[in-house]
Amino acid sequence: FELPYDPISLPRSGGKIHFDLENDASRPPVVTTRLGSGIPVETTLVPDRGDILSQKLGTATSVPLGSPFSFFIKTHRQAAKELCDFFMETKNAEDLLQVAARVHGHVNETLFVYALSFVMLRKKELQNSRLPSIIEVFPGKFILQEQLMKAQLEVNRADPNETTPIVVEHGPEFSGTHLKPEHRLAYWREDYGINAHHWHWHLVYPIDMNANRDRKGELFYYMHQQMIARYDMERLCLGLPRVQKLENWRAPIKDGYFPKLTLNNSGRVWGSRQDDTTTQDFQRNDFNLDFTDVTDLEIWRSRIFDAIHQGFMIDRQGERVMLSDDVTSGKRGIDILGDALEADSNISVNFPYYGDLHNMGHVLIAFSHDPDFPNKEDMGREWGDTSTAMKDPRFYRWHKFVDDTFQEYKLMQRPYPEEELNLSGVKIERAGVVRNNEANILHTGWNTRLFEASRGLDFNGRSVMVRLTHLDHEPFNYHLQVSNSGKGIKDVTVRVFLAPKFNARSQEMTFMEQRILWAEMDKFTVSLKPGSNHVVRSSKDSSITNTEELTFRDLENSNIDPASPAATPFNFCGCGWPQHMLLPRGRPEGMAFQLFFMLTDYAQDKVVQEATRRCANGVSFCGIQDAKYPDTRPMGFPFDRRPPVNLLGQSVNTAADYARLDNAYIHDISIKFLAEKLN
Ligand code: CUO
Repeated sequence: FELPYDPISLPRSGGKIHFDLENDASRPPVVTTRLGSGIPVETTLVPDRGDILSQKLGTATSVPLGSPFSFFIKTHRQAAKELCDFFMETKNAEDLLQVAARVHGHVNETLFVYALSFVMLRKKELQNSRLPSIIEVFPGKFILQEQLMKAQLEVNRADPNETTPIVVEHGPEFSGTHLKPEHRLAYWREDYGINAHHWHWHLVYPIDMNANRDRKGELFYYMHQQMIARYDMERLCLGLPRVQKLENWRAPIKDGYFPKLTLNNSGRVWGSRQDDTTTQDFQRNDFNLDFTDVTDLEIWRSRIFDAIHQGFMIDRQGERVMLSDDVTSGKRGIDILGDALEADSNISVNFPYYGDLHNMGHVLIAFSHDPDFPNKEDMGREWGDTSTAMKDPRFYRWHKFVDDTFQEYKLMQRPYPEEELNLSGVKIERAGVVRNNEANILHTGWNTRLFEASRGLDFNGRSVMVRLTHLDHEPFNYHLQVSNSGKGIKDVTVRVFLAPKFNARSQEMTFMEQRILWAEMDKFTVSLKPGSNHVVRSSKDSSITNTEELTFRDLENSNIDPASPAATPFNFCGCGWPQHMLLPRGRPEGMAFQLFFMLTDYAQDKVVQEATRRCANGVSFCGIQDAKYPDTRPMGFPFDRRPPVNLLGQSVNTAADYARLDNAYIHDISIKFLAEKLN
């Protein structure tokens, strides 16, 4: 994973080894590398099995070295599949290391890291290894070219014997200035944790890879819906209107984007996009991809909307596939729709008919600055690559359209009736949050984090660190006072959501206006004893977040031996919302938010399966590796559907009307942005 653009090197010793894959005799006997764990591995390359590369790599070599790799491009997905299949054939970790070392330098660098990460997540014997932070593997995808150049110049000027690391700053202005309103959100869009989560999510839920992930289509909908909800919350904090869906694909789009990022330190840059660029037909021949017109997208959209409104899709045999979230067996409608819209050509009920709408939307926009290649410009960085897509304001406008399509479907579903929302015998008497002995006022502010850029890019062997500024908050606890009037223990699922109380016009929101703003904060199970129960839960245990403390980098610097049992419980796979972005920023004077709590019957929610701990961080957004999604309810319950007309004999106009149920509770809090560095 280190220095992906360079020939395989001997870390720390400085020497370089070049593999000549066509000429076995030139291969050196020993390679020292590290496999995500931070532990140097020594191995002797066994004599070649003749063969491997040219035939076995298949189309994996079709993506040129040093060029962008994009999972949204079908031919790139094919290349990834072939490389992953090839890596998966290896017998064990040692064998994988051997094969990977030979492949390195012969396939596109991002593709290589993608495939190696993919295989490490799937091979049982590698489950205790740790994927390195994507920012340290590819610093060029996160840090402005100018800053990397500055570091390089400093290295060139410095005394060669100097060893103290060079530190470059990134943020808080990021890639633009605050002259444009959209740039005020750059700290959020360009956050390293959010972008790393998105990269890992697509790694865990790949399309066209036959990965066989439970409820993949539904989670594609839910995870992206939640990202849009959180983006909207952040916009409201800054006094910006909610994001508008990108619906008219023939009109110029206001916001341009200038990423200022390089592909590697060779200086090759990513495409940028002027304000008011219009999406155009994709007619490039450099990707071996069928030309796709804006009209194609429009036809696919129209067919998908037909399916939503008719309640069924048509499969390739011309048979109806019903779309409903009320199913007792088989897939929910949202799952079928998600697979067809994203689209996964292996799972879509009818790929030729419903097309490749979401992926090709990414592609058409990524190439809108050079759609037919006369200028030989690379793709727009932000769009092509899942590790950086979320930096571009247009990402949210596209995904708002995608989400709106899913919401169109969700609004066709019957509302949950009272008996599905209710849980008799338990009552939330009180609920709220406490931070530092203070109730119901949460604090956000700035924090910084160091990354070692010189792990991914070579600065003549000198250590270069990047100090990133990011939003953060002071940790807090949820407190719930719950009574159980039953005679025995009652296991319940506690669902916690957060949403702003007022809309952009400072009015209290209706149920429907607030419905898609509710951001999941946590979901956990508790056993309620008969009588009164006091439940305390830390914000650090959130069901959506990843554990950030022990990235491989920190582990190495800490005193924990990476091979010790103390390190293994933190086996995670990179997916999960960053803990530091759990809360929206709020405002300096405090901003009104609402917490919504609901208890549901764990006996009905639970999924019976063998206990598994593989990649079990951020479960609500990421599921569990090799296991079923651990909640039987539709994702987003209870806000994924419109409300019933009446609840407990009264009409439902706001979320507070749900809180009339004993098992639900709504509570006002304030989030205060301190605009300073937190301790
Ligand atoms: Cu994650 Cu479009 O699916 O970026």
